Amino acid sequence: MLAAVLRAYSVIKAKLLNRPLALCDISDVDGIVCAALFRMRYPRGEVVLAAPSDVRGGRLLRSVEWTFVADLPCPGRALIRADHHASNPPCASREFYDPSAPAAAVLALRALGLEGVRRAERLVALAVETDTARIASPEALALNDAVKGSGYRGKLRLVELLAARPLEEVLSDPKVSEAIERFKRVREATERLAAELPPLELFVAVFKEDLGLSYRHLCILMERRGSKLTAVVVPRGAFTTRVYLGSASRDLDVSKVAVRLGGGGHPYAAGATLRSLTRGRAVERILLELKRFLGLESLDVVLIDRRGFEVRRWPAVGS
Ligand SMILES: [Mn+2]
Repeated sequence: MLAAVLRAYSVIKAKLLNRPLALCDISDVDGIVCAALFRMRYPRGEVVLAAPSDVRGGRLLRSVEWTFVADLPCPGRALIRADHHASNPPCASREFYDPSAPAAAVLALRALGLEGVRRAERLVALAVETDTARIASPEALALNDAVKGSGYRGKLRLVELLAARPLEEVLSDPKVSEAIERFKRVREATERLAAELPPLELFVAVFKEDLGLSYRHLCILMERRGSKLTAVVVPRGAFTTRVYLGSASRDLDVSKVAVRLGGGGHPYAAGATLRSLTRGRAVERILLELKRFLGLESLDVVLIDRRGFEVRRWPAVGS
């Protein structure tokens, strides 16, 4: 709710003051780096951060003209767009669109004419590390944790800092360090749970309640433990259900499942947000699409709540 107000404020401010306006993905380092590159190029520019589902459903976001859109589906009118999601069709006057690019930031660097700018290129390298789930450097891990541990305002502040200051200074900023610590605790709790769960070849998990974990990280961890496909279903608010999809196999393009559920993403990492009157209906739809995609009669589903987990066959035998 607060984020929606802050978004509207930024849009109105940019329009009144006639400033360049950018819309970038809120959910990860790639989107935040794209936003920071925009601010390097346009120091007076306004940044709006949003998730793909906000763009698909947001009337405000669809009603304005954007100078720059990054790592997101088309909101309607855009001058420049940098994106690498095969599930997002091109739309802007100037598209920097390449589904084979490892991160949208690689394309944003070109789109904004920042090639050769050292500080910009360094941020892009971190976006590539995080977006391909191959985090190797401590800086990439710290920036990832800083993004995931920050709320809307914290993320805007991070964009600001990344655009203006050297990375070392940004990562040692007291508020940024706090965000890093906050997400580190979430990441560690997720790692403890992942170590207990059965590494099924097709890992399908349904959370009965949101345990405040990093569900994308859970997908990655289960894939590291041997799962070929991961699907993690989590309740979000009263009528909303989120599914995170991951694939460790070239033959399983999970973005196909995500698109059928009204979402999108990459062949190896995708997701969708479903709205429905009852939670059961959303979960059923997700499991049905997965079953169809895999060509199976039934699925083994790991049901998880704060007390523990159990594995159940779906649909239940005999039903
Ligand atoms: Mn990306």
